[in-house]
Amino acid sequence: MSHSDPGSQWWRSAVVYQVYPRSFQDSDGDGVGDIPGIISRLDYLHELGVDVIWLSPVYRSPHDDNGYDISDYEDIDPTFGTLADIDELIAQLHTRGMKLVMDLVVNHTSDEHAWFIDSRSSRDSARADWYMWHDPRPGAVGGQPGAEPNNWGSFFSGSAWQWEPARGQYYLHLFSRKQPDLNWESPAVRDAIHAMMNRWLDRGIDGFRMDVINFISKDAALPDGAVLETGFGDGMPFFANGPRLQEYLAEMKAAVFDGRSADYLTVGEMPDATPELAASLTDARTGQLSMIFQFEHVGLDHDGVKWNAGELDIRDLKKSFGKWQSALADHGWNSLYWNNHDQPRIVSRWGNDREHWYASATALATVLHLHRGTPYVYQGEELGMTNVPFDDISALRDIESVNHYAVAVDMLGQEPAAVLGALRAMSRDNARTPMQWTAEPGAGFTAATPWIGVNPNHDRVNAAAQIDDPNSIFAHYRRLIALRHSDPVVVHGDFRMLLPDDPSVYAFARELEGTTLVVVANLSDQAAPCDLSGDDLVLTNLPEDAASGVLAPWEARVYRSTRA
Ligand code: ISL
Repeated sequence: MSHSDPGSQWWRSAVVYQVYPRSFQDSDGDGVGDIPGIISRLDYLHELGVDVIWLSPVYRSPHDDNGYDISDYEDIDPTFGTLADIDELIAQLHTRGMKLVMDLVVNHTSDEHAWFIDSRSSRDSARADWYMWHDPRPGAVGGQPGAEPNNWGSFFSGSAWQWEPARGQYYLHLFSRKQPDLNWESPAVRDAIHAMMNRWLDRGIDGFRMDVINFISKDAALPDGAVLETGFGDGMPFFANGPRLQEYLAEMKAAVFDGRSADYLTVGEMPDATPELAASLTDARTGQLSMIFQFEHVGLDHDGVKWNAGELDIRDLKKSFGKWQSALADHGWNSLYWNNHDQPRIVSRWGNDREHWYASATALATVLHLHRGTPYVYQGEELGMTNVPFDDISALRDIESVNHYAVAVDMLGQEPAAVLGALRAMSRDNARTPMQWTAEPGAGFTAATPWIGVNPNHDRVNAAAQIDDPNSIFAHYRRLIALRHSDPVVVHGDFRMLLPDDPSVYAFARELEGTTLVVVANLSDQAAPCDLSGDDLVLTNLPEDAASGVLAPWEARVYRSTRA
């Protein structure tokens, strides 16, 4: 089947569930989740109705960035299990009619990868040009502050350059010092990556989520960036969406996917991607990927610095999503997400996890899932898992959070309580605490001490309390997923935004061959008037009161009408 045959594009009607393996289910009592643990929970995921698991990295890794620093792409980290466990996971998923998408982290490797160990050893090594090596600034002494090739900062604090005495050069690391960037200009690097991807597809997986894949082509001139409040330069304009990105992705498609008879899900993680780029990359006739993860909506509550997050104006959200829906309407395809392992929990961020926990979690889910695109559910989102009341920096584990705290408090002199407050709102660790299966001390995740503390609210927010309750958040996610599977208008219908200027009601229509779905949701704590309706109320999150013309706080309704 060719990529351009829409009938073969199974991922259009699928719902993807992201598993963060460290925190999903521990089976061997070491306090860290593992692959046999995931296998033991497949019936739960099947019951929820999701079609695909996207598994965050389980490859061999020193875990400087929880597995996003890979030291061997072809083996499983012993913390998580073995290659035999992965084969078993694939088989068990396929038996249930489900699929597996693996994380592909190829903008960088770990500094403990054999490729980098060779590359750093000398300028004459076999892989000398596999990474981004550069001389010090002209006239500067290598290793001295200010001698770095340019002023770019790392996403995880400090300079993006690390001095390597063995070569008398710096290497680029956009993320941690232990995550050196690969040099995609080298054809040998690209060949090695394609070969590795082919081996994983031959093993039976169903696609890849591609980590920061729009960073792989850098501006060779390495210009300094505008200086940020950290004192370092912003390199984003020079490495995001770079000059050879689309060429590299086209080459990858030809080398890995084109010769195969199945269709695969490929989703590129792309901070700062534009709708125009996404439309081109995901064009069903000529594109290189199934879909991308764009970041515009998750940046709407701050000014570019996530630690300064404030309130979201719903009108901005409508404007942003509306723009992406239009830009990809003809031949493109969107991904739809609120959460992943890098984002705070949506019910705490844009819902109300205090007075309207159930209603806001389900209203936000309803809005997201009924846009045109493929929805992603991040583990625990279907239970309304919330942000975590971190009360001390020692409770956090994430390298981004820990480094940010050190820089902000020790170097910039910011108030520790204020820095901790920003971390409570935005730290990636909000998403990374153990999955809340039960009210027991380890939340049913582990019998040991977990690698990161369990959210204390697991006594109330947990799967055991929800799976058999028809009025639970879990049950609502199940209904949304079932609606997508039963009604083609959800998958294929055109999208039209309604009430763009309403400050609290999010409303839109989906239309397909005489069938119209009207979705209305009050994304606020106050009742809101709303006259929109339709013939049949097919889904709602609160007790039915369809006639009133008023939406209760966080009430969501889905109407369906059919024209004869
Ligand atoms: O979460 C972020 C910082 O606020 C983002 O910049 C994030 O680092 C970016 O979206 C890239 O994320 C991906 O690559 C990183 C890894 O740490 C993230 O977990 C991953 O999703 C490096 O591999």
